[in-house]
Amino acid sequence: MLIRKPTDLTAADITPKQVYLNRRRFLEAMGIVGATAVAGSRVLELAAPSEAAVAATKFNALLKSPFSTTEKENSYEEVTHYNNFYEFGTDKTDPAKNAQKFDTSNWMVSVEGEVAKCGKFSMDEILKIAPLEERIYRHRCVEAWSIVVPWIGFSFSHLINLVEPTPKAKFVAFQSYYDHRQMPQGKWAGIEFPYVEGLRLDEAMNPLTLLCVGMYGESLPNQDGAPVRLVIPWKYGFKSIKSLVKIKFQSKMPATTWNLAASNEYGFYSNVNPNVDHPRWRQNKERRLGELFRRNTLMFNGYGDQVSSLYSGMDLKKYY
Ligand SMILES: Nc1nc2c(c(=O)[nH]1)N[C@H]1C(S)=C(S)[C@@H](COP(=O)(O)O)O[C@H]1N2
Ligand SMILES: [Mo]
Repeated sequence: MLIRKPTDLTAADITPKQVYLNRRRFLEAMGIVGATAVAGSRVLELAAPSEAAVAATKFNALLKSPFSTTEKENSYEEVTHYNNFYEFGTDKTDPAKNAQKFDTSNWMVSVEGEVAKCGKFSMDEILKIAPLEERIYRHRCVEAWSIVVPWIGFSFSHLINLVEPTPKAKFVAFQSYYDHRQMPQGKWAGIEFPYVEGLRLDEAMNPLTLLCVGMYGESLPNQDGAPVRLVIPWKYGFKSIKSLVKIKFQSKMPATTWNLAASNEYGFYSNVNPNVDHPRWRQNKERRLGELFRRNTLMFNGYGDQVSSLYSGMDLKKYY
């Protein structure tokens, strides 16, 4: 266990009870009195540790989200066999093949930097931060394909509120797991690992930003970013960082993997924007996996009502 400063909160301090009380305080603050009962009734059928690599955890009693689209979901087969996860290879079919033995047991996520309570969270502790919801999101990749996925998770803002950012925290930096022994294909990917991403604190606080632990009623398959990832539906897919191990609150804008790889092609914000083409291809159309004809790409991937105010006054051609 990493103990950074004597005042830091460690995993041992974040007992289930404390997390529960924190959540309860949060819900009470929001005036959701009955919601604690709903949260408490959530039943997890945890796989035995020895089976964890193969058996998915089923999540029951998921809350429905007002942020879900009513568009037709892609199939589980489509969403788990057409992936970007360069640590496991650059071909869209590589992650499904190469990530099967990825060991995500004993996972820890470190929360660091400008927060009152830094520390390490186990997956059990993460699952207790807030009630789990099903969120059906459109997900739009910069390579002009899109999918509709019933993700499972909760707004990342719940974690932010729990760890209490200091006034110096203006951005959140994210880092993926990387181990070249488990991810030998990463050597040929042409990008630097560990994969890193970032959000402005207000983007991270937006309720659409999902800390995602599952999809289709179950824990995340390895190729989709097990055991915990982000899903940020108004941004290009590469912002939705997989297999998270580190979350750091900081005053400086964080480096991001695709900006480091090609700064002329990828900016920090990377909001879905049909009016700003990628230097090498257009962004005004997309192909939904499983469909023949392309559809028009929407500003902010159709989530403008919830997020456009984050960027008021900003030139989105300059800050792409
Ligand atoms: N660690 C890590 N996270 C990642 C990537 C990656 O290569 N490594 N690829 C990104 C890209 S480009 C996309 S489009 C989405 C794809 O998510 P999906 O495979 O679940 O659809 O994951 C993003 N997160
Ligand atoms: Mo992507």
